[in-house]
Formats: sequence, structure tokens, C-alpha cells
Amino acid sequence: MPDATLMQRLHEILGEAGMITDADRLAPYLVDHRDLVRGKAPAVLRPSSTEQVMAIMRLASAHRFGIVPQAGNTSYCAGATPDGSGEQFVLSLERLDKVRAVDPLDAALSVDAGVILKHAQEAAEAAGLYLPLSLGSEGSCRIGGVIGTNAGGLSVLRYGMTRDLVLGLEVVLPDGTLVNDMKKLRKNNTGYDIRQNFIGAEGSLGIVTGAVLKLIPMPTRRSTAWVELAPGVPLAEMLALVRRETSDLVSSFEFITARSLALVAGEGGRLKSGTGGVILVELSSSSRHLPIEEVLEGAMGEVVEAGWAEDVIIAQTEAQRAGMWRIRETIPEGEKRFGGSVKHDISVPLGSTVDYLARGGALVAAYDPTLELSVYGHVGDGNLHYNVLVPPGEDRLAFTDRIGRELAPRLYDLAVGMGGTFSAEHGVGRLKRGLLQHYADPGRYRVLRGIKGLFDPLGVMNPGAMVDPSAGLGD
Ligand code: 2HG
Ligand code: ZN
Repeated sequence: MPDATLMQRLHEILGEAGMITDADRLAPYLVDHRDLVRGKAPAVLRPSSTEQVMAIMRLASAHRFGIVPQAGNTSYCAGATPDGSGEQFVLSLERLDKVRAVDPLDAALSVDAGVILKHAQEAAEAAGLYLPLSLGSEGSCRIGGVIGTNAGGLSVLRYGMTRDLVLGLEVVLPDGTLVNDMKKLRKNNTGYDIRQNFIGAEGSLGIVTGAVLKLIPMPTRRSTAWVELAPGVPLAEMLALVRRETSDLVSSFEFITARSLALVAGEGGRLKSGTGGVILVELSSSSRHLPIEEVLEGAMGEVVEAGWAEDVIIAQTEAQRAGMWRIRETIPEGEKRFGGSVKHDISVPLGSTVDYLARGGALVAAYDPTLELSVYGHVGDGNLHYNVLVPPGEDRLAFTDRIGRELAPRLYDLAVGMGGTFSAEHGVGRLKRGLLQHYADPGRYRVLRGIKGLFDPLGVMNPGAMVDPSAGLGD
């Protein structure tokens, strides 16, 4: 527990509204989104300005206490939960919640890092533009977390991950130095691109306090198809065909297996799964002159001709389209209702997804044929959420632990062996740091540690997340 003078100093910096020390109010900040990890903290620090963040970091470096940055607290890997020592402070971004500016000509949005993603989307829309970042948790996740985890989501295929959408950043370094790189330039070849170090760093190098995000013209037209797949469809070839025949207007290409669909059954009327699952494909365009409905129909005709679809339903109304997306987006909730799942957020090269589905299924069946899988995801990005449902009556945490030790390594080995990865879009956090050390190329891991040591030599930033400097390099 920090001494009274330190708490007093923090209180002077932040004021009454800027600090939470009361146990009841602290509780939600100390548990991760999936209720897998519970930590302790003497206080949650809630700065309302970049200057306050700078003052906190100066103090943290002087007194060597750990700071765990937290945005919307929706991490899937416990990236924003303090450890159990009671010595790390949570720094919540929630009061840094102002939209700073929208610039329609530069198509750029400047925000504080605590702005909720949905509010950022709304600010862009008010200017007739679109922020192409769409996630299930967009109503509660915050820009700082989206940047810290390099979040992916539902339209990566067309617009890229978060790192492709960040034009500028404002960051406070562990010693309190401000890095102001809030430029909205598309071109700026003036030395190392230090922004990219902080994107996907999970708050382990500094605290992102502001960002300039790239916007695009509002996709006012969307056309969406629910494709009930025949068995054994070569998904990468199907994607290639749809991209080619739609002139690459595909913004989403999502896969849903029958089991995942059944978890949200009842939501979709006549929507069902084909024998090989479902592809939800969406085209989007900002042009009034492009007949995207016809383009989609044409492409779907070819999909049927190739023998890949048992049925194709093209949404005829916005309500139908929303219904299709509701099914896809509520699968995680469906898993929760069922009793939870052990999540494996893997990605493999596009051409290997079908092979992964077959071999992963065989691995699971060999381990325990009674286990049920909920598999779905952003197959257009090679990203599968390969989730094992917690069997009814099993203790969720004990099951998660057992699968993590006994089955997950086989599933990750399979993905990595195919040239894939054990974390596609959910990050590393505290849950996967051992996996990072295990699977990363030794040279790459050495560089990761070098970067951590360079930015955070005292180890005050999100200690224990992602790169663990206390762990050996294995040589
Ligand atoms: C999604 O794609 C999210 O819906 C959550 O990434 C995935 O809960 C999951 O496994
Ligand atoms: Zn996902």
C-alpha cells in the first residue's frame, strides 16, 4: 500500500472526482471483461487532462509504482487488469472524453483517448463521414483501448486494422514527457514512425491520450447476403471470386458455423445454416451511381453456379440487413448465455482456413469427442474465433484452465505451424504473454524487449502485460 504522502500528492493532482479509493466503486475496474482475472489497486486514477496524465507519470517514475492504463475495460486478454499485489494503480481514460475536432476536407477526426468508439463514429457521421472501425463492443470500448490493442473487427478486410486508421497520436511517456504527433497528414516522411510502436502496445510503452483517425466517405449504400454454404467450400477461393466480381467492394466476409448460429437461434426468422455453415457478405459504397445490389446479385449467382451455396438470401430491407448482423454480433452473448466458452482467436493464411477447420476439429475430437465448438469469425481476414463451449455443469474457470493447458497448445501449434498466430485481434495482455514468449521468433522477441526497455526502462507501464522483462530470453 503506497504511503499517505503519495496518496496526498495524487489527490492534489487529480482532485476529489479524479480518484476512486472506495472498495465498492473500485471493484469493476479490478476485474477483466471475461471475469477471468481479479486484481487489486490502491486507487483508480481518473485524469481529466493530458497535463494530469503527465503529472501522474512523473510521480510514477519517481516512486516506481506501476500504472495500468484502462479504457473501456473490454479486453479479452486481461490487458487492463492490475495484478494482485495491490501496488499497481489503474489509470482510467474515461474522463478524457472529448471529441476535439472533425475535419471534413482532410477526412480526419481528432479525439481524446477516452472517447467511446460509438461516440467517435457519431461525430464522424455528423460531418457526413464514416469511421470504418466496427466492433461488437463499440458502445463501451474507448479509442485508447482500440489503439492500445490495434483492434480489428468487422470491416478489416476493406479498411484494415486500427493501425491503418491512425494518422496522429498524442502520448505521455513513462517519465511524463509528452509526445505530440497529432498530425492529420497522409504523407510525412520525417524519420521513424514512432506512432506504430504505441499502437497495439497495450499501454506497455506509454499512455495514449489523443488520436487523429482517418475517415472515409459515408458508405450510404450497403448490400448484404446470407450465404448458406454447401459442405467443404474453398472459402479463400470464394472470397477471391466475390472480391473480383464486385470490383473489391466487399467490406465484410464473416463465417458462422451451425453451432454458433444455434446459440443465437430464434433471432433470424428463416435464416439458417447450410451444411457447411454461413458466410455473411456485405458490399458497401458511397456512390449513388453504383448499382451494388446488382453487383452482389451477379457475384452470388456465380457462387451458386460454383456449387458453393445451398441457398443465398439477399437482404431486401434495412431491417433484414440489421437482423443478419444482429445474429453475427450476438454470438459472444449467446456463448455467455450457454455457460461460456474458452476462446482461441487464431488466424491463418487465407488458403489454410478450411484446412484449419478440419484439422482443428479432428484435434478437439481426439482430445474429447463430447466437447462442442462455437466457431465463427472474420474469415475474410483468415481470423477464426475457435471457441470451445464450457460443457453444462462444468466449472467455467477450472474448465478454462484445463483447456488452456491441455488443448489450447495443440490448437495454437496447428495455427502457428500453418504460418498463423495464436492471437489475431484480441491481443496478448496478461493471459497470452507466455504464448508470445513461446511462439515469437527469438530475434523478434529480443526486439520487443528492447523496445519495452527503451520506452519504459523503469518498468512502470502496465507491468506484466505483453512483454515480461523479468522473463529470460531462453538463451
Ligand atoms: C467478435 O468477433 C469478437 O465477435 C469476439 O472478436 C470474439 O467472443 C469472441 O470469441
Ligand atoms: Zn472478432
